[in-house]
Amino acid sequence: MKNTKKDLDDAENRKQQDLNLNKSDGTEHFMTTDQGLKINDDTNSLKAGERGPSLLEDFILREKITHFDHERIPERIVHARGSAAHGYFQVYESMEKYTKAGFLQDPSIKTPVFTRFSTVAGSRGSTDLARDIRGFSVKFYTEQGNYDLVGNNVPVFFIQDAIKFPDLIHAVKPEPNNEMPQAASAHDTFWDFISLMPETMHTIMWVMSDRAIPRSLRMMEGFGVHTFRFVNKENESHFVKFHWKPKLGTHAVAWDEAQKISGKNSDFHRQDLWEAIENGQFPEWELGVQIIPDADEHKFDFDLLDPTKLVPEELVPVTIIGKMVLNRNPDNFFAETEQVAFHPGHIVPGIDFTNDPLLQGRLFSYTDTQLSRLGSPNFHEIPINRTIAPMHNNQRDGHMRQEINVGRVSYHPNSLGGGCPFQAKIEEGGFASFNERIDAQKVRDRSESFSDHFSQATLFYNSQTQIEKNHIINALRFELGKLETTAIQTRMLGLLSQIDTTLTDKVAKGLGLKVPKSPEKPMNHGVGANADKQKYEPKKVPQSVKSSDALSMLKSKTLSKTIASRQVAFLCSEGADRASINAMKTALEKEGASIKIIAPHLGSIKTDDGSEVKVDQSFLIASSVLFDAVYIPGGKNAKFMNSNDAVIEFINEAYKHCKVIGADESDIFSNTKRTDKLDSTEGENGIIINSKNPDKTFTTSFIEAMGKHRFWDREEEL
Ligand code: HDE
Repeated sequence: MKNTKKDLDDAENRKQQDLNLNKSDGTEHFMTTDQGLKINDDTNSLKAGERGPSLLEDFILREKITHFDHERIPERIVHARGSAAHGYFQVYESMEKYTKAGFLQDPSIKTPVFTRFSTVAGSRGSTDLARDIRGFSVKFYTEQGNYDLVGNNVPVFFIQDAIKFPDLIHAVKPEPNNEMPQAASAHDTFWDFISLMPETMHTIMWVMSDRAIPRSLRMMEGFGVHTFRFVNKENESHFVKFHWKPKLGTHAVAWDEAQKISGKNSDFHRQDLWEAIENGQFPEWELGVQIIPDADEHKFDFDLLDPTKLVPEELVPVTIIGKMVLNRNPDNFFAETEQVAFHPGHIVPGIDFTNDPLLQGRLFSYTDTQLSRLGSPNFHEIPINRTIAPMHNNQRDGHMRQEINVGRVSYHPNSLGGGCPFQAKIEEGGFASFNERIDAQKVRDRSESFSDHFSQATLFYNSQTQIEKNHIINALRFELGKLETTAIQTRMLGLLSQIDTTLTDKVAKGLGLKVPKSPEKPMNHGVGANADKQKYEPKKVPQSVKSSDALSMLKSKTLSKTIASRQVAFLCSEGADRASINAMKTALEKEGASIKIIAPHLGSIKTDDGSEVKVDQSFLIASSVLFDAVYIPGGKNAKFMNSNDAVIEFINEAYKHCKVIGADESDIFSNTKRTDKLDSTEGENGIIINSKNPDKTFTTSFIEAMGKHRFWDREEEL
């Protein structure tokens, strides 16, 4: 039999080979019970007479219904909504100078990975387009065991100590009395908590920015958040921060658009990831590291152990060390995406933790949560979680144990089993924690070096373009505007005034409130009852970096110009210009974009030269918010296009969301709003008219405009 591409992938991917052992395919097989008995009738239960009661004896019915009754498991307590894919990671050059991690040594080796993206607050069936942080978890199936990099698409976190995590999550989840709102932070309990915890302010700035509404899971950065350690063969340690940089650039949608996508297609991100992989447009990220010598630990204006701080790239540049390619969709959502169990404590020799108190708490939580979610300490045996490294120990038994451990010995030391399994020396790959010196008193306390809650929030805000600042202001107006309690809104204005006064004034204006003259001191309410309040008062430390381009999506280098895999709607009706359709289609597909023909009805339409064009979606199904750009070919369809409500709405929305609009003729816009903006012949506002461009450059101008992604200048000044 000829190998398919998937078979070839599997042949070189050890994890795929491993998963193949558990795959089951009913094609050309009889239907059986779980016990292997061939089933003769799967349609009728066993009854006492045709119209009589069902019989308890019907073991086929009982087995089927019982299994169905128990199909559900608890969803993740956070990050319940997720989508995942398989792929591989490859390092560009050996990192042996810094780390002995096996998968970071040899550029010829592809390490299998399984990567899951998620929203945080919503439940499993919630919308992909919630304003939220996105989880970015990568499981590397290395030859030394599984390594999990369980990060987010934002480089900082709300809180500094794991002990506040249950409070944060209780506050953001739907309110407990009425379970509202779903997958949204715009409600009183979230902002009540936030307004009493100044340490959240830096992350709040990120979450109010467009980072929280990505265009695609393939177009977001990822961050390890905590400072970790690299440890080399000589046992030298360097601090390290992890970054994932997407090849397609970091892009967002507009907030109005996000809300509409949630209604039109709440699986928007999931579908986008799935289709890109099915179409062979494999998403790719580069792994970057910021490496800091141990000796420099105290050289910064913040504490490296504080997860509410990032290391500006101006102080420590990001070195790109490898790439991750996702090239295979899961076969089964439940078996893989749902059952995968990530844990920041799954590490390999060469990588180690720091004393970041948030990370330390996570090291406990992730195994603990799997015990209730997956139901047994044997969750490591589930195929997607199983390591490809040899695995032997004296752990035994428990619910659903798969492994059949042979022999009488399940303890160490032993003589009856020849001392096996052996402990490994460090030279043999045995893991030893980095021997950091700790000399301290036991305290329930926090370091004063964690007290600057505002400087990096200001750094983030100051690093944004005016457009991005406007989006943050509007996001705050939206979120705080939904609150029922004015005192919380006012308290938030007090905290925002510590970040930037113009920001605060504009948010206050939107809320119809006055900025408090002498705001309540930004006291950290989340401190112990006996705490020295003075010590916990937020402090501002002068910062050496005042603005950082890497923090802005529009300024940073990650704003890629490629249009590969972008979606373009061709609005057509009977009589559309066939030659134009073909020219634009060919040009866009050459750049890797996808096009969809949208018309009044499904089937096909007749174009101006009498030929038929297949319709992909009707106006009933399609919507501007599901596309990146829109093109309206000329021909004999102008009358319909000018007067059809669906077309007018499509163009108006594309305009509102700052997308590229291209048309052969400008009279197509005679009934759309804002026609005044259509004067441009150069396309500088993203509206490109063929008849006003020399023919040759029309498709080029359209593609170049799409490469700019959005024309935010169209938005109104705040
Ligand atoms: Fe998590 N987090 N987390 N988290 N987290 C979970 O583990 C937790 C934190 C992150 O795709 C849970 O298996 C605590 C930071 C991701 O399956 C749970 C604290 C970061 C995912 C848990 C944090 C993350 C989780 C829920 C504060 C970014 C999804 C289900 C100390 C660096 C993983 C599960 C996936 C999931 C606990 C904070 C990222 C309950 C206690 C900071 C991407 O164990």
